[in-house]
Amino acid sequence: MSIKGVIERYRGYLPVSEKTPVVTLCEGNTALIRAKVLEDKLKVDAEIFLKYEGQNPTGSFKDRGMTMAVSKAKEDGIEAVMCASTGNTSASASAYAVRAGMKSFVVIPEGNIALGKLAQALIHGACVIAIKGNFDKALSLVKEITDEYPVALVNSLNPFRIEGQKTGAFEICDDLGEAPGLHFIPVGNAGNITAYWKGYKEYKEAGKITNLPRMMGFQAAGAAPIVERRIIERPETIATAIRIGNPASWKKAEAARDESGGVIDKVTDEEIIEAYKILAGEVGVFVEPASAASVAGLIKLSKAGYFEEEGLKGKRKKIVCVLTGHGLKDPERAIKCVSSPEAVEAKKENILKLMGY
Ligand code: AN7
Repeated sequence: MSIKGVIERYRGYLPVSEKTPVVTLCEGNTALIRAKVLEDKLKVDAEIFLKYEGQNPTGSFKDRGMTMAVSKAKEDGIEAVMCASTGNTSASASAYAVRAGMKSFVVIPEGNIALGKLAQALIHGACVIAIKGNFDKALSLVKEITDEYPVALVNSLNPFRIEGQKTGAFEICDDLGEAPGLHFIPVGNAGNITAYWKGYKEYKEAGKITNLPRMMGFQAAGAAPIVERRIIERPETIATAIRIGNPASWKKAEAARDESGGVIDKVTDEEIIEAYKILAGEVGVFVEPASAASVAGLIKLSKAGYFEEEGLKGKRKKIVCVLTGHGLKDPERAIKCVSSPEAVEAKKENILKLMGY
C-alpha cells in the first residue's frame, strides 16, 4: 500500500464522501525538524521546529490544498482547472490536473516567477499564459473567467484549498502532541495563515489539543498590504512567491491574527535573505526566499525582545516556523547569493590548494 495523502489521513475532518474521487500524489506527512542551531543562535528559551513543506510532491504546501480542490472539481464533473499564480500554485495545479486527467490553465506575471516553478507548469502540460501585469491583476482576470466558463478556480479563494491546507496544522499537533505556542508563517495571498488557524481551531474543538498558538504572519516589506492597511499597487520583493499587493484572504488573515493574539508584520528583502542563508548554511534546510520570511520574522522579533514578554514564558515553549516551499524552486536566487567557483586546470595540486591543504 502506498503512503496515504492528506485526504485519506484526515478524511473525518474534510468535506469528502465515498463518492469523492481522491486525486492524490501522496502529499503531506512532511517533516517537523528541530532547529537547535536557531535556538542557540537566537537565545530563545523554547524549542524551535521547522515544518518543511518543500517535501511535498511538487515542492510546496500548495499540494495539500490542491488534492482537495482537484478531487472536488472531479467529483463535480469539471474537466479543467485554472489559477493565477506567483508560481507554486501553478506547479501544483498542473501536476494534480495531470493526475485527474484534466486540463490546466495557469496565468502568471511575466518575468516574476521562479524558474523551477515555470518548468514544472510547462512540463506537466499546463496551458501557461504570461501577462504583462502582476499577480493581483492575474487573479482578478481568472476570477472573471472561471465565473463565466466551466473551469474550476483553484486559487485559495476556493474553500476546498483551505480545507486541504489546514491538515498542516493537524500534522504539527500530531507530531508535537500539542499545539505550538507560536506559529510563524509567510503571508502572500493569505490563504495559508487562514488554513492553519482553521486547522488549529478545529483540532481544539475535536479535543485533540487544549491550547491554540499565536499566529505570527510575515509579509515582505515591499508587498505588505495587511501591515500597511492599504492595497499595494506595485508590490516588489525578491520573494516572488509573496509579491502580492491585494491578498484574497485579507480579512481572514486579520481575524486569525486578532483571535489568536498574534501579529502580522513585515520583513525586508535583506532580512529574508539573511534567514534564507542561515537556513541553508547553518541548519541544512534549503527553502525558497518567500519561505524564509517565517524565520526572518522569528529573528526580527527575537532581536526586538518579543520573547522577553511575560506571556511567552512557561506555556509558549514550542515555536513552529512553516517553510512553505523548496529551495530548488528558485536556483537562480541561490546562485546570486554566493560566489560560484571558477574552473582551474585539472591538476591534483590545484584541487588541494583550493581545499586549503
Ligand atoms: C513558497 O503560488 O500565491 O499567503 O500563486 O508560494 O497562502 O498565499 C504562493 C504563495 C508562501 C504565501 N510561500 O502563501 C501562488 C502563491 C510560498 C508561496 C506563500 C506562497 P499564501
